[in-house]
Amino acid sequence: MQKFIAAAAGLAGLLLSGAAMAGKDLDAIKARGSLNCGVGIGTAGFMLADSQGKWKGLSVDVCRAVAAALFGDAEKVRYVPLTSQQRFTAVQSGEVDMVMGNATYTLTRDTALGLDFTGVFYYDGQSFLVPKKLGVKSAKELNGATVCVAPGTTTELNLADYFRANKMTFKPVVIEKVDEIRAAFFAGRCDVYTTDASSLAATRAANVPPPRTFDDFLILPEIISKEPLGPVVRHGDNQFADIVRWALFAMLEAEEYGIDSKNVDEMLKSDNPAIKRILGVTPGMGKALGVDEKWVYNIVKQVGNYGESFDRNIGKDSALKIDRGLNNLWTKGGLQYAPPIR
Ligand SMILES: N[C@@H](CCC(=O)N[C@@H](CS)C(=O)NCC(=O)O)C(=O)O
Repeated sequence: MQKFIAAAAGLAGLLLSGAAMAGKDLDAIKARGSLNCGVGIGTAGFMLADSQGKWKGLSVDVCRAVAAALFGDAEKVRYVPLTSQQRFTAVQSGEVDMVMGNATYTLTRDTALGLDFTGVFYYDGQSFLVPKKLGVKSAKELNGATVCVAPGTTTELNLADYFRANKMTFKPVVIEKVDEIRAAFFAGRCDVYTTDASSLAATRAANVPPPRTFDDFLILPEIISKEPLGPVVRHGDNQFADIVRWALFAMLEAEEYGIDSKNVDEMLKSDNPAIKRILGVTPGMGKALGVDEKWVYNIVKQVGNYGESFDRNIGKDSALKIDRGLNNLWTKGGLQYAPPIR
């Protein structure tokens, strides 16, 4: 009997500490009053600090959306630049609360690394950037090439698989910091730079050292992998993970319902029941998520919907001019599909 009581008390203790653990990260973030968001070193359109040190980009906007949901203020974020090699350790150790650093959602990262991916903010794929004067039109012509690549990435593994599958060899030039990879590539230390196509588009649009220009370089047509890029949190605090997950969904749901940063105040008067729920005019969603009922209003007002962020940072209104493609809403032939806010 005594044994049984002790076991039951032990179990209750475990359950209790489990419950307390579940909110540990969120409690710490709330107590701190700001979100520590890991980003890359600097990639135009996705995550780049301007001359005033203000971080901007599509990835940055997801950090801002989470802060808007948590604090009603998209500015309450401290950005921590991390290399591909550092980013997962930084989230594991608690140095950052989440990572928005072009991290591909894979099984091993989602499980063995003790992390959780909360969605896909950008459907990407790996490609190759070459100088036009290399005279290569297809990745199949890269046999024997020297290839610049970052360590600790899916890129490294895909590269080896692709060359092996096509019976080609390559010489890797492995460099950790993205600005140093770009410098090495532009200095001719490698023939090819391989990473996610989005990052190559950013490099080509923003980093070519003069006198050479955008037109002196080419992104080869082959996309050799799936790179679904997602927000990353530590495994173990489900409520914080939910907030990160739904902050991105809210940006997508707002776009789907035509709610944007310019019309969101008008939309508060809408009698569409879905819009009323999304914007918290009909309360309940905020309470369920553990945030203010105006969480989506704050995201859309301060950050914009997904399409606005895409167009402004990497799409038609940016230097990158990336096509919506797979990142269009499902209603427009793309893959971006948010579960309903209800
Ligand atoms: N999506 C790939 C590659 C991601 C990656 O972080 N690549 C680096 C090196 S090319 C990068 O783009 N960094 C951008 C930055 O630091 O601004 C992965 O998750 O492994």
